[in-house]
Amino acid sequence: MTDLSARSTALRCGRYLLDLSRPRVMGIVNLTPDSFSDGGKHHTVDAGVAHARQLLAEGADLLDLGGESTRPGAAEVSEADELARVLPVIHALRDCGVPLSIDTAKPAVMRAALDAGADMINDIWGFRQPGALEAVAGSNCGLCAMHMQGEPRTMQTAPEYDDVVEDVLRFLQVQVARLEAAGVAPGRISLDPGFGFGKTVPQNYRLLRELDRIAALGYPVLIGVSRKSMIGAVTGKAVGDRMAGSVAAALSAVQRGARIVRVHDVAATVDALKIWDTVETVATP
Ligand code: 9MG
Repeated sequence: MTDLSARSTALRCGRYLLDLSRPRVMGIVNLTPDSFSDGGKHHTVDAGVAHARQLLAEGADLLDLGGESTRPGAAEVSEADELARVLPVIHALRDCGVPLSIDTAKPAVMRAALDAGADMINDIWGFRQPGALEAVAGSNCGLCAMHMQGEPRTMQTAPEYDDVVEDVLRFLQVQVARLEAAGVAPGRISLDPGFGFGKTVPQNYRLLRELDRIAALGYPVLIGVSRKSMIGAVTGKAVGDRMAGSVAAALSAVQRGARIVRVHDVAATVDALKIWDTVETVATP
């Protein structure tokens, strides 16, 4: 019988085997001029690299570089523009000592990013775009397959599910089957329920409450709740004031089995996880 718990204690990410015996922090590096939470100030290459280095200094275990905004209603970006934003940053950070993940759904960007030295592909479309599976199957990169209902432009219009947890579970199982049938080793796959991607606030919180059911699939669970509207809906805070709410939601996710948390506020999340880890695992007399 397959030992499911063993499968989620590490993730093969290209050059790295990411140890997941403790939860890890993925720092978000937005390389888009219209980034929803930083007003676009990190969109130039130099600013993006400087921001990435700051997140590394704060303790990020891996970085997620994105050249196309995925916020609801965001405009699409051409392949050429996305490559122009992402490739120079991969080149500058290639030897930074942690895995570099690229947030993209475009097969050509996936291939170019992997050729340039990226270690992981984070695809909000779950590798469903034509050519995406083929772009990653033959490499050794880590993968994050995320659930999204609809597409970023319209996904928040009227999300509908029979049962949000069952539907997301079924979707993720189908993506795992597709990836493995294409030759992707199970140890390269992480799964993400896609908070905020075609989900109402109550649907997001039900998914968070029952995240252990997704973790029970046996693959590392990666989550992103940082500064999202589900945090603002409960705290009443504007995007720039959602750090405490985001950290609390990340801890709730980790408590329910998440192993990688994708965040803007790396330093605060690292501290919170140190405390969580000490409470949970460090033996005291
Ligand atoms: C790119 N991106 C924005 N939000 C995200 C989330 O929740 N998960 C993943 N994997 N990627 C995200």
